[in-house]
Amino acid sequence: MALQELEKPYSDADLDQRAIAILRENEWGDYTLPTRGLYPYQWNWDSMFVALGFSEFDLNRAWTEVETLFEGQWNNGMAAHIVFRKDDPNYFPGPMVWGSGQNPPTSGCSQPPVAATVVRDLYEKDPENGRDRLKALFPKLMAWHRWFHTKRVISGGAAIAVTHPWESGRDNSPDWDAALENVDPSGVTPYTRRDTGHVDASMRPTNEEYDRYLKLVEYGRDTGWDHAQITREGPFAVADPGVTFILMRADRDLKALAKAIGAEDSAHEIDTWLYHAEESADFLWSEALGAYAARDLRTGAHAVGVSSVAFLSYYAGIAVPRRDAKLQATLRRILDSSTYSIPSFDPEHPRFDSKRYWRGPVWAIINYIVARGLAEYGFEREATRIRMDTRSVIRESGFYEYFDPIVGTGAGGNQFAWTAAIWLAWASPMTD
Ligand code: 9WN
Repeated sequence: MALQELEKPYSDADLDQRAIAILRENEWGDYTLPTRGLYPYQWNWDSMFVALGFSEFDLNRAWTEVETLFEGQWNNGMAAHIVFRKDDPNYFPGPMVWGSGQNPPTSGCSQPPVAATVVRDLYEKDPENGRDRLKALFPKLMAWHRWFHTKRVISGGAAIAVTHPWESGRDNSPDWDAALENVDPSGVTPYTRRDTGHVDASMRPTNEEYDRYLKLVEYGRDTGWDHAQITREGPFAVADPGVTFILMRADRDLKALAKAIGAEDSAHEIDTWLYHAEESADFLWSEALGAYAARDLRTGAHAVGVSSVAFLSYYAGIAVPRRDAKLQATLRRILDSSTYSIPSFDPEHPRFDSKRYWRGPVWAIINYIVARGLAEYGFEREATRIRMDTRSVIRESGFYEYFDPIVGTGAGGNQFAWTAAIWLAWASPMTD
């Protein structure tokens, strides 16, 4: 039975059952759609969180989800942010606009690299049966991480750049506002948005933002998707605490996997990446904000406010005693300024918008990774608060793409795969 037909708040048993059904309903053969209609292809980090969800009841299917994502890996190592495989008029921009020249067709940028962390989780659930699959995936994960560490850093820098807001997975975050304003949208090829046909426009990025998103795609395509050039000279390059910290964590997990399969040379190569970890955290730290924050690589300027990914430093394995008290105070202030944590952007900042996508709403996947890091460093109270808030908002509203942090209503797409996955893997009382 659809959740909508049941009385609120939904019961945990109904939610457990519906979450499994949502993953099954969104399956498209060997990969899973984020949700039908709005997102009709395979998305990179969506699939990895979905794999985590599947691993609660079908570990074999979880591995398959990861394997299909890497069918879209480029020869230069990049695992693309979307793998298209077909052309669906419901989504714009599709494979023709990206013009990746890949088979299967993909987009031309990447997305936050949660894969190695998820693969470690899958492997540790059943090392004996996972060993061969890990061995096959391992060189692909290495190649992708190497791509980030070579193609998405500006010489000498250690923080990872995103060259398109879509690469961050946090499309319209205020973190990109200033850098995006410097992208000249004139001459962009006329197009029709499809997203606002599925979801209310007030919950999505604006047309001005979309013009610039498209202009950046056209720029990348015109370079023949030369990723080093795009990072070095392109119209948009911002060091992202989200991707930087997620990659740092994934590097550590990849190193553990290297050791598990006896790949000593790879473990040494990963050490050379991790050697710069604290330096990148230093680069992102803003004393004025009391948090880690995005930094425009063209101007050096920090973002104007605090995003939820600021608190991923613990997940990344970074704790700097001289900053901790300040970062914790910022976290507590932000947790106290909303009913449901964690708002994707500071509710006390003028750019906060409780309904508009990455400018305020709560995202279950971010809650999960932030809380995981906090718990690992002993910040149990904060980690539990975030987990219980995730549980409550799903009980109140179901499996939406994201949620209003003040009133808890669901927004964006519904029957959303990664929200169902996070429920199964972490938020449901079944996981207590
Ligand atoms: C562009 C699929 C994706 C997520 C992103 C989220 C949104 C796409 C869009 O949906 O982005 O990649 O068209 O809005 O921002 O994090 O992976 O769920």
